[in-house]
Amino acid sequence: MTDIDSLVSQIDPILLMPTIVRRDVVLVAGPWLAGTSSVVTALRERLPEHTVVEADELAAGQAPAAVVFVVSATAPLTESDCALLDFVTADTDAVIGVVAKIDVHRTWRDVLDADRALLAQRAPRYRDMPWVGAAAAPDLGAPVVDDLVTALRELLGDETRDRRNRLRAMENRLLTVRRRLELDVAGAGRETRLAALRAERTEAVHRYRVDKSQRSIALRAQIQHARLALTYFARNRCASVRTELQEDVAGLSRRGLAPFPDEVRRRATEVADDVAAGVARQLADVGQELGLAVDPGDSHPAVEVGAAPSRARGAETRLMLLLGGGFGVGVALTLSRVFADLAPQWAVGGALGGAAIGVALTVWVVGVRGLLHDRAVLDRWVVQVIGRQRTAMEEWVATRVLGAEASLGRAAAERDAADRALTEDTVARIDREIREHVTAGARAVAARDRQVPVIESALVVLREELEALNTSKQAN
Ligand SMILES: Nc1nc2c(ncn2[C@@H]2O[C@H](COP(=O)(O)OP(=O)(O)OP(=O)(O)O)[C@@H](O)[C@H]2O)c(=O)[nH]1
Ligand SMILES: [Mg+2]
Repeated sequence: MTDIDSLVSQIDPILLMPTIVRRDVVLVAGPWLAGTSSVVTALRERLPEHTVVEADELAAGQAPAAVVFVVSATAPLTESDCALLDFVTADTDAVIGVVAKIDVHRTWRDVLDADRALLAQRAPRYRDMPWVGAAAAPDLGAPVVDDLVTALRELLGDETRDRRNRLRAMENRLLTVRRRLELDVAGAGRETRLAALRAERTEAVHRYRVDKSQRSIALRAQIQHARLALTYFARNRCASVRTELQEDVAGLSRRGLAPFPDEVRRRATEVADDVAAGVARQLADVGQELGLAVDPGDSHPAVEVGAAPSRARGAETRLMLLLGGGFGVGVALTLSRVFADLAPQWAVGGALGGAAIGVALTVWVVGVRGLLHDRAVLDRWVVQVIGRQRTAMEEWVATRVLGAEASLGRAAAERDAADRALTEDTVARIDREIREHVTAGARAVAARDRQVPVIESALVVLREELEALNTSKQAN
């Protein structure tokens, strides 16, 4: 086992996969329109004992025994030409440079020198690369490929070629492995991904906190607003119905007195229903706004409208009768006196008429006074009833809003818990991924630190041997 083999055997075999397959062919390659196909044709003719192929005839993973790199004599190599040369000779040390179409380009030697100098600068391995001029398909005359054929024969006959090719292929594998190890350490955007993950983690935690406090502020504000609005609504509704009822009382006829309490009861129930509906609507809106379910609640504001005060009014009636009677007697006397003075012949009739009018007036005055009194009593009663109703409504609204606040608070707490669980899941996933990246990074660093020194030593030994082989070939 040589030094190189023993060094290479220390490298993880997985890393060295895949290996190339060496084919006993000559690969002719070159940039676009350099004259490659013409060189292939000429070589096939001149070297029938060898297989000459173009790049597309070699499968991936196959390497030729020798490479003929054809470039045009028009101008020196460009960067992309050099990259192509690096690529086709990656696993093959035996390479010949050909400046083609020398029949039409008089300055081909300058171009050849320029190409040689350029490549010697690019990599030490190209320093000793043989260069020839050729005209494989000249405009006039026979192909000029003798130098190329000689150089190629010599290259193919060189007994160090196999070993050099193998060493070159090995060098390429080692360089590829080293590049891959370095890339693994850099981790194809690992740092960017880690930064993104850390930002995502911060954002998830921050969003959860902000969302939670915003929701709790929104809940408090909405409930506060609902409490105020509904209290005002109940209060205003009671005030307006009281005013309406008072207006109704003011216009009540005697016949309307009896059914009036029922009307009050009906209106009070109506107000209670309105307030209940308003509360349900407003709380449902709050729930919708907050995205939470509100307990609909099955209570209904109580309506307590007692019996109207009785119309018994003993002392007052007696007083009214007295006053009304006095007024009637006064009118009767006045009238009878007027008749007695102005028309004594009608004095008796006048007195009787006056008495009748007096009685009628008495009845009317007493009646009207009674009605006014009843209205006043009802008016006071309405004020009391609606006042009680208002207090009851306000209490009911307060209780209802309090209940809703509690149920919304519970729903919000449940949602917060669900959100927290989600956030924790997200954070745990992010943490897991961060850990995986960090571990992968550490593993990659460890692998590089373990393998790269071995690779470096193998490369040094390998290059020394290649150098020695090339020197001995030159010497021959
Ligand atoms: N004067 C002259 N013309 C040449 C010579 N070799 C090739 N040509 C011409 O150069 C052109 C390209 O030649 P090819 O051999 O097809 O070159 P290629 O590199 O295979 O071209 P692509 O496969 O198309 O990239 C053709 O028109 C050839 O006639 C040469 O030695 N002398
Ligand atoms: Mg071609």
